[in-house]
Amino acid sequence: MKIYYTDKHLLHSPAKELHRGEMITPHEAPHRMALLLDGLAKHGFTKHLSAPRHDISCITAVHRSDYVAFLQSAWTRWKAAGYAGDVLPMSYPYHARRAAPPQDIDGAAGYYSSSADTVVTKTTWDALTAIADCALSAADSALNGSAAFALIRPPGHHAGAAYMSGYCLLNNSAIAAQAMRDNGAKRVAILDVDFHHGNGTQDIFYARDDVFFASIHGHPDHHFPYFWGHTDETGEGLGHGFTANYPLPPGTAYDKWAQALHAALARIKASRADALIVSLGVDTFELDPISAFKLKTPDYADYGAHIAKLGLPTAFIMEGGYGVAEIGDNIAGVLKGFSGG
Ligand code: Q9C
Ligand code: ZN
Repeated sequence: MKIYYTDKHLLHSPAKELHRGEMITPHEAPHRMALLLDGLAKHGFTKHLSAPRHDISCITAVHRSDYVAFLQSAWTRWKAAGYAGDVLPMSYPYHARRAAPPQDIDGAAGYYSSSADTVVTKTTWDALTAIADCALSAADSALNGSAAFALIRPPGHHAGAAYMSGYCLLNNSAIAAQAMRDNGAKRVAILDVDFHHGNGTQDIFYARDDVFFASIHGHPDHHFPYFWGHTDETGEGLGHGFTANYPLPPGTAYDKWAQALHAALARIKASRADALIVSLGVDTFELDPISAFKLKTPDYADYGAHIAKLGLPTAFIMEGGYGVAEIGDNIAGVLKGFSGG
């Protein structure tokens, strides 16, 4: 298992998170990576590869160029407007009320967002390109015959073509999946095992038949992103039948979760994908502070082994998993289980 890492994730360090009516210390912040690095080291995962710079076209292949321009300029524009803190949107368009963003950066930030938990800091863009390179190198490695893990933060699966959301700004898994397509995979499958529904990834590929998307997650009646992830969301147009959602109730433990996994893996097999992206969030863990499933540490190795049975070139892309001492044990479990112990 090759592991791609960069310490440039430190360049995205939100000052605060707006959470349930309070400004709190962010759940998604550099301390997550510190915990994860420590935990992985205990399991012998100490070797990290650095990723070469990939072309910006790998990013604009799934993200709208006006959104990329927004991410690059948002902090400077926010400061030029005299606003304090990080770029934290709070005014949202009522669905697609206008085709273009307003001139004011506060309004523009809302236009390019779908939840007030995600900010742009002065150096966020530099973090995002460096971690996207890790995801892209993991995809390259998988296609070249070596399974790989992108050990990155911030996560990506809530980011759509033109919006940030749920701590995510660029959709690393979508960028990696698209790169696999562009580098010879005819069909790619994305398996999203993060506790939260991967709405951004679903959205990006919703009308396509070359990227199959399956997500197992907390039911949107109870959990973020609230408006996506129902079973009746199955794709549209050409993409009809290429999205599969497995929403599960709060309190779900591994037996029921694994049933959903087996159903998702059967669908992936049937999709005849020739490469796989795993959106690997471990916020399914029983002690995760913002989630509600009951997976235990040994379950991660078990499901890693099941994923391996697909026999596909595979890139794991880090998504969520928050503030628990076991985050490294759980990621190590998936990687070891996948690699055969
Ligand atoms: N009251 C990932 O795990 N929380 N993102 C919003 C609204 C957002 C989690 C709560 C949680 C996003 C990648
Ligand atoms: Zn999550």
